Amino acid sequence: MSTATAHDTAHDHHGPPAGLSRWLFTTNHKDIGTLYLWFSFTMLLIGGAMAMVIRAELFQPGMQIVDPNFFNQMTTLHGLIMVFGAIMPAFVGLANWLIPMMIGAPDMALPRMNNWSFWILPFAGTLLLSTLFMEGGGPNFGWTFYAPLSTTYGPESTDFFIFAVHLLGMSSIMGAINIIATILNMRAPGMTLMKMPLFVWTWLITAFLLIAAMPVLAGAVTMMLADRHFGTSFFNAAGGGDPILFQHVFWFFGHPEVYIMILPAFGIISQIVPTFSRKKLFGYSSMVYATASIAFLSFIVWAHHMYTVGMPVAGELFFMYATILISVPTGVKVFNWVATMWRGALTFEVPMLWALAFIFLFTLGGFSGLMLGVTPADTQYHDTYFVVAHFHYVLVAGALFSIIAAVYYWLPKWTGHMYDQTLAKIHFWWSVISVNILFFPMHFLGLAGMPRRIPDYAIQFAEFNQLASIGGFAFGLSQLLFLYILIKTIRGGEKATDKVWEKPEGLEWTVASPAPYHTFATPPQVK
Ligand code: CU1
Repeated sequence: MSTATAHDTAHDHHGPPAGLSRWLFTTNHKDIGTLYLWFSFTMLLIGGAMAMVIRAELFQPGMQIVDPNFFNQMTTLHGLIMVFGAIMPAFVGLANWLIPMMIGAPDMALPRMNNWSFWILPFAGTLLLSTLFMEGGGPNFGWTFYAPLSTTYGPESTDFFIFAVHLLGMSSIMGAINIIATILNMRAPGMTLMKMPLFVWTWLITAFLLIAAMPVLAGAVTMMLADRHFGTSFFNAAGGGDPILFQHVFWFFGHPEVYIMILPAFGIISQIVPTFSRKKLFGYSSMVYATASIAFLSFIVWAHHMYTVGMPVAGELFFMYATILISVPTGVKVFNWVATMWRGALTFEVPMLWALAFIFLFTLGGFSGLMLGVTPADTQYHDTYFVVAHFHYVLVAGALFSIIAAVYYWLPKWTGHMYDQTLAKIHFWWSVISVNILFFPMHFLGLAGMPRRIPDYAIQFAEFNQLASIGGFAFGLSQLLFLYILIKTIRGGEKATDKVWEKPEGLEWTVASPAPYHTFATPPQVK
């Protein structure tokens, strides 16, 4: 795939560096976007392999494949790798590819820092994974690394985990600064804020969330490091500290983090749905305000992860009401997507299929989130598989599906080739069926009382666990098909024309351009 253009090299007499140095020294936003996306896909496969170990062990009650400590390392690293290695870098990769083109900028505002923020990632990721091979094993305290499990009782490799989290945070903050600087300073004349494509808006708001949330995470791991080695007792009750403080600090980062992983997804869906509905996005400005409202609210709901620690009732009520309030702007978004499709000239090509699955399944995850937000109900299923079901619906059928939708949507533009649509449809149906076989039974397991992060379980949970494991293996396998489709598209195949998407039966375009492929412009309108 060649992404260097004549424009990029106009003032370079020697031509652009080739081979490895092209990728190591690149300051080109498209190259960096490609690097981010491949890094993310690699991490998806590694984190996915860990999920396969987890599902293999849980296929039957009793211990068959791994010992409990290794099982805990798998759940911990699966979560960390998917959050910091797969989902977040994929969105930054899409931001790199799309934001400059969407706002008419020649590149990102800070191209050298852009290179640096990417190249930190492979080192941080390798460092994190290398903890598995250290004496005493890797981190085994869950992706939320609660004290005192991670401080007093953490394995020696915890210090390398802390360093890896610091590095990942640096990368994210630099990426966010770059995105804000680009959007605020480099828009083409006439590209006012309220004309920006929704993907740009959602990323602008996400970047502010990153800048506010990541330093809090850095603070949490720094306090951990001090507790472990420098004689402090931030989280140690014996020294006058409080382990509950850790949960407050962690979730003050952690809740905005979940919106960091979903707001760019909202942006992607808001780009794709209008194109395949042949209508303008319904309620553009309400989408912008809803995104900003969600971002604001995301900072005042963190203790809904801690209803069982024994907060004052007034505190529990505050966090319950604030949490449930988020469903209002989120409902605005879902309403607007449906209203965009209403009486549109719909076609169901691959990116639209993923976007529709997103709307259905993310909303389902939103409803179970609403259930979890209700304090007295949450105490019933806190730390059960119901929680696992909930956040996998929003992060896999939500965030990951939006990323896959985006890749299918823009792949012809990136590579110049059309992907194999038959295989892509098989990939979609295979994934959407298996993801529900994988995660839907977990609701029942949780409501029946199966705790999360446990390698063994009581016999009555066996059937639903087997079902989930079968769904899990199928879902994992279908992402290998995705890899095959991607490689096939990059290496060749049908040339992408300017009419990538079908013209619906009997529909006359009412704009001059016959090409709904112009995905950065307003899509053709229905009469
Ligand atoms: Cu939360």
